[in-house]
Amino acid sequence: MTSVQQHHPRVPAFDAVVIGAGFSGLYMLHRLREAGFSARAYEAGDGVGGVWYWNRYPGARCDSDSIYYNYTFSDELIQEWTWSSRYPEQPEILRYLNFVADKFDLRRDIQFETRVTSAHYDEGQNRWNIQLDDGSSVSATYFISGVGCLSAANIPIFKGLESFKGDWYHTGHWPHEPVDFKGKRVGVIGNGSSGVQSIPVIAQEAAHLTVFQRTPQYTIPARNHPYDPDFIEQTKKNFGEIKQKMWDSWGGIPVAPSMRSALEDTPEERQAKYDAAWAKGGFSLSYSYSDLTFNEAANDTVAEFIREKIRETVHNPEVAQKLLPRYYFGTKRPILDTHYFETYNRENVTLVDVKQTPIEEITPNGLRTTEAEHELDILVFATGYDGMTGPLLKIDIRGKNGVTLKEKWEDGAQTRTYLGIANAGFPNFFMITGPESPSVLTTMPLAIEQHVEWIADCLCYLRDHRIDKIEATEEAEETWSKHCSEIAESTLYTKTDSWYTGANIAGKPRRFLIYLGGFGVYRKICDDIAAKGYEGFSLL
Ligand code: N01
Repeated sequence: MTSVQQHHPRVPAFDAVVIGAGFSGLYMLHRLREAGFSARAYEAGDGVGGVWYWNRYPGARCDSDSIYYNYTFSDELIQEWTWSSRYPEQPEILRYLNFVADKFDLRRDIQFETRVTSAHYDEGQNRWNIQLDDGSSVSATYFISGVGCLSAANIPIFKGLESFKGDWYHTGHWPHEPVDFKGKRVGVIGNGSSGVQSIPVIAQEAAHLTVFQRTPQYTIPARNHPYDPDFIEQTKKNFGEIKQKMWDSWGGIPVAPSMRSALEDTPEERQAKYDAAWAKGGFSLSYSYSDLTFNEAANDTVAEFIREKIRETVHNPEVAQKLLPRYYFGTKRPILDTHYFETYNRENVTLVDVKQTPIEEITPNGLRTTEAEHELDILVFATGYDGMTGPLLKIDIRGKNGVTLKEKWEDGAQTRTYLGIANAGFPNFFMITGPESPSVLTTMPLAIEQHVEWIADCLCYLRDHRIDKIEATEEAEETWSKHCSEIAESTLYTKTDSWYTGANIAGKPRRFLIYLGGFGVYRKICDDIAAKGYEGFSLL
């Protein structure tokens, strides 16, 4: 029995408590158990899957090649699971995560339909006291967040939403039963990845679809296709080699980055390269040259290439004009689509530019802009997320001296972490893919695996060396944060309003919270820090 159980006999005590049962929580739980720690994961949904549990909107699918969008830690798992296509739909990804949960018998240590509402560090006991929304509490030596980067939905405050007589949904909280759009007048607000994936599918079913667009986006054809069985066989056979390339890569995909500037090629050479990438689909266009996210002139070559594709695809020149993006390509998350721009050639689709004619209010019968009232039966919010910090700040997390994470990160302060894993002032608290790690700019499952393995190894080290407490130092945190900002400021990423910079959330401090030095480099930094006895942490 632990000291906590002696003091509070009815409070269950674990070595580690994990929030979430998505890609992060599932693997964390597995590693903790393998290493002999007692662990419990808490999950708000009634099943595993995380974002893939919640994002059931029409057209939801993966935008990384699925052969790389899975766990790599178990060769047995690689051999046993076969993806149907390059970019499978949400139900298949959810099936995969259920398969993993079954294979490793994870469910017995997950409490579903339970939200962690607060986690307070008790300095005297050196334990985390964790409150759950069913009124109960638990305690743990280690508190580990697997809440993900994009799980706090952003539903902008529009006057009159409560008066709307139709049904409305956010893409990230889609019902389990399919929504019937047949014969309905549907409005979609937002055209990021979620909007771009759902708009073509909804348009096929709805009587009429009105898209309310604030910022036109670059999107690239996904060119999804079923996988050739020979390709799958070769991939499985050579996965060890592929995995090594993924681990050494910039973003988790085993492709060698281009070393050539877009400005070194002639316009004809560039056109040929961009055409080939466009035909191939996926993110190959982003990898065409080395300087697309650094150099404005280089960026403009690819931006103009996509604008031309939009002009060619969309028949009505006025509509095409409204769809032309003007920000630096790649500085918002690039989007992959299936017939997105073609959808605007449909008779039942209208595009409304809400920058020109802003939304004034939602009315009982629809939505009114400064120009017109649009009658709607269903309204879809594809309005995104309070990214990176949002999911963590929804929980009342308090470290030493009762300081909240919100106070540390947002209230007059600056978001700072050490490696995106730890925080000064919050001992024994770990974040999987936290702010200032490569996270969302890496294939997520790979970024997650690297963090989970680093954290699990760290906990074993603490146990082996009889260390009770690990905490990032202020100096290490400051150096890391400065390093992250310096890299970001040398790119074009920080010049665009996006969820990357927090600019999509009113009042959120603007910071670019993703490490841009590349996954391979980051992994070596983390390994090096561990090899030096957890340099930058105080161990007590
Ligand atoms: O959200 P977004 P998302 N009035 O923030 C608009 C991942 N993901 O859910 O650009 C009017 O990108 C907003 O307009 P603007 C992926 O990493 C992956 O689509 O801010 N419009 C924008 O158009 C992705 O990047 C997949 O001017 C408003 C849209 O809503 C991330 O999740 C699938 C508004 C929000 O776009 C987020 O994508 C889905 C307002 N008040 C998501 N507020 C995969 O394929 C916001 N908007 C794996």
